[in-house]
Amino acid sequence: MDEKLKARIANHPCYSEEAHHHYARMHVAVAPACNIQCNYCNRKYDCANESRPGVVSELLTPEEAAHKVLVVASKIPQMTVLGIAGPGDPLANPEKTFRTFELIADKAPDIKLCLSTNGLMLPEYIDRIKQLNIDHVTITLNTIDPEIGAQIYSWVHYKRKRYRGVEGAKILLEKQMEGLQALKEADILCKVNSVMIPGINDQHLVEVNKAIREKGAFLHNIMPLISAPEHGTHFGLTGQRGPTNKELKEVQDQCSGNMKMMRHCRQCRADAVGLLGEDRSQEFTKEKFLEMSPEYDL
Ligand code: CLF
Ligand code: SF4
Repeated sequence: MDEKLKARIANHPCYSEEAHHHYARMHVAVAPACNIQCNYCNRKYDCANESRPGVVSELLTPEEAAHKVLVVASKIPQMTVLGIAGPGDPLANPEKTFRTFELIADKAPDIKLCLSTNGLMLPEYIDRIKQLNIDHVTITLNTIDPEIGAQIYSWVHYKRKRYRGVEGAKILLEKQMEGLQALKEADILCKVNSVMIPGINDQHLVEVNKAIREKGAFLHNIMPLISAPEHGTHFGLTGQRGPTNKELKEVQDQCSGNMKMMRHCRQCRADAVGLLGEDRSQEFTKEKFLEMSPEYDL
């Protein structure tokens, strides 16, 4: 890896395994809506793309979110990255998401901005992402085959129309690939998350890995499906199981010769605060952070 690239990931706890021992990230939950329906999602809870499914995050306005970031930055100096990852899809809530990033770029310019999305609207907003210097973008991309996609996504809402089955999956997959290409052209570091769903995409993830590598993704994070029935997701209710640790590791190993694999993901909440694996979100609930430093009120 060249020195410039090393410097770009040096204090990002997700992009660098080494950094996650020393640097913290926080998420702000400003994005409630979503434009697709994944069969592993229950809308009442966080987006399972990149925030722990089955927990409810406290929604904030962009101004409240910026206030929270300033408070946390003053209390946790190792906090280097601000991510927006839900609880729905950040790019299905573009005004809220970009307003939040703008406020933070203005008030705390040293904090790196990070975005996680299902990718459907990525080509549409790539210019805005560039303008805001968002240097790290994650796409959750579970398949490159629309037939498999139809088993993972029940519908896709694109340009005021709802598409189901293979037709919907085709649109999503196309936009994800276009988005990957656009990120590469803009020299923005891209991580791909894939949710491993046994019997549906587990055998196919090596192919996904190959395709994203060719498109220039920097890092691949294969995450296990979490499908506890009490979360009320389609997969949970139909008895779809998640992979065992051994199955997950086997697929990660099969891909690892080809590109960098992320193996330290903790499937964070959409309002996570702290080092990966350390959950300090309850120290900074809305009730608490609004009280803490009223001078940050925007
Ligand atoms: Fe957050 Fe995601 Fe940015 Fe990291 S999390 S938006 S890239 S700052 Fe990290 Fe958490 Fe895993 Fe995500 S451990 S769920 S990979
Ligand atoms: Fe749920 Fe996220 Fe999928 Fe939207 S993208 S349906 S919020 S898991």
